[in-house]
Amino acid sequence: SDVMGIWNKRDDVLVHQAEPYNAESPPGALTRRITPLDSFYGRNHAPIPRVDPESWRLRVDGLVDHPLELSSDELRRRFPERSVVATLQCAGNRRADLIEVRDIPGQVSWGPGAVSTARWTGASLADVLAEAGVRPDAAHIAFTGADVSPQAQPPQPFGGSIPVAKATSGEVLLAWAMNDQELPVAHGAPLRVIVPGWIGARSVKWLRRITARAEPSDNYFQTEYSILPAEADPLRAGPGDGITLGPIALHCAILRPAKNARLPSGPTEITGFALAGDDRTVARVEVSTDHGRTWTHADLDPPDNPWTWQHWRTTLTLPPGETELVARAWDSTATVQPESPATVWNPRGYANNAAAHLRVLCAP
Ligand code: MTE
Ligand code: MO
Repeated sequence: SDVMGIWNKRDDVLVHQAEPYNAESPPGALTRRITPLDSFYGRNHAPIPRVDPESWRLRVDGLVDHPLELSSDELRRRFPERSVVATLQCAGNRRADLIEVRDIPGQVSWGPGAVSTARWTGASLADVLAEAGVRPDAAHIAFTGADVSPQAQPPQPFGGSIPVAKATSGEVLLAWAMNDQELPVAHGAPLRVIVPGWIGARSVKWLRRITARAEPSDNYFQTEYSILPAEADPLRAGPGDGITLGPIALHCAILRPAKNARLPSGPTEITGFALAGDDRTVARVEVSTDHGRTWTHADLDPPDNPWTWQHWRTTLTLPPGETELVARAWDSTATVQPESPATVWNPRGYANNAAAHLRVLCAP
C-alpha cells in the first residue's frame, strides 16, 4: 500500500501502529554497527506531512541578529557538509518492561528495538547559528516540524528544544542524508535535526523552523517527554511537573541469545550493545548468571565516538535448565544502570534504563 511504500521497511520490523507509524527494529538488525534504512525504527506522533521540497524553506528566527530563510540548495551550498555516526534511541524504548511493573495506559508498548544507528550527513547546526548570530540572551534553540499531532493539546506541529551549549557544540546536524542516501521522507526529508546523545524526540523531523529563545520550547512535546512523579496523573500534569528529558540514560541490551532460547549444552556466546548519554562513553559491560552476585567482564568495542552504541560479547558455560542472564553497563563517569525497572517506573513510561534481563534454557 501507499503507507508501506513510504515506510519501505522489511517484513520483520515489529509494527506497533500503522498510523501514526510506530515500528521497532528487529533484533538481528541491532547487531550491526550501522542499521540499514529498511530496518531503522520509526517513531511518529502524527501522519507523515506532505512537504514540497521545492517550495520548502528553513526559517531561523527568534533571538538572532540576522534571521535566515534557506532553501535546500542554499543550505547545501552555503555550509560545509559534515557527517556523524549517531545512535538514535526513543525515550519510550523498553516501556514494555515498565508496563509489567505497573500499567501505563495509552502509550506504545515498546520492546527493546526503538533504537538504531545511522551515518547522518548535513550542515552543522553550529555553522547555521553562527551565520544567524545567536544573541547573548538566547539560552535555548527550539525546533519545529511540519507534522501536526492530534495528541498535542492544543494540536500543533511536533517540536522541542535543546540548550544553546549543545546546539553550538558542533555535533548537532541538520541532516539531509542518512547512510549516504537522500534522507527518506519517513525519516524527516527534506531536513531533520540530529542531536547525538540525546533522546530521539529532540531530533525533530520535517524541520521548518529554528528559533533562539530565552526559555525552553513551549511545544507540547518538550514537556510531554519528561519524568513525572510516580503518583502524578499524566492527564492532569502541568508542563512544570516533570523532569524534562535531554541526554539518553545509560543503556544496555542483550541481543543474543534470543529471549527464551533453548540452547545446546557447552559454551554460549552472549552479545549485545550498550549506549551512554550525551558525550559519555561506555566504560564496562558485565554479565551475571546468578542474579547479580558475581559478574563476568564482557569484551567491549571501543567507542567510535561518544554518540554511537558499543557492541560487546562474552562466552559463558551456562548450567543446565533455566538461567536468567543480566547485563549491565557502566559509563565513563562510573555511573551504573539501576537493577530493576521498578526503580525507574514513571507514569509516562520513559527512560527505562534498568539492566537487561533475559531468560534462556540450556540442555543438560
Ligand atoms: N519529529 C517530528 N516532526 N515528528 C515526530 O513525531 N518523533 C520523534 C523524533 N522526531 C518525531 C520527530 C521521536 S519521539 C523519535 S524517537 C525520533 O524522531 C524517531 O526518529 P525516526 O522515526 O527517524 O526513527
Ligand atoms: Mo522518541
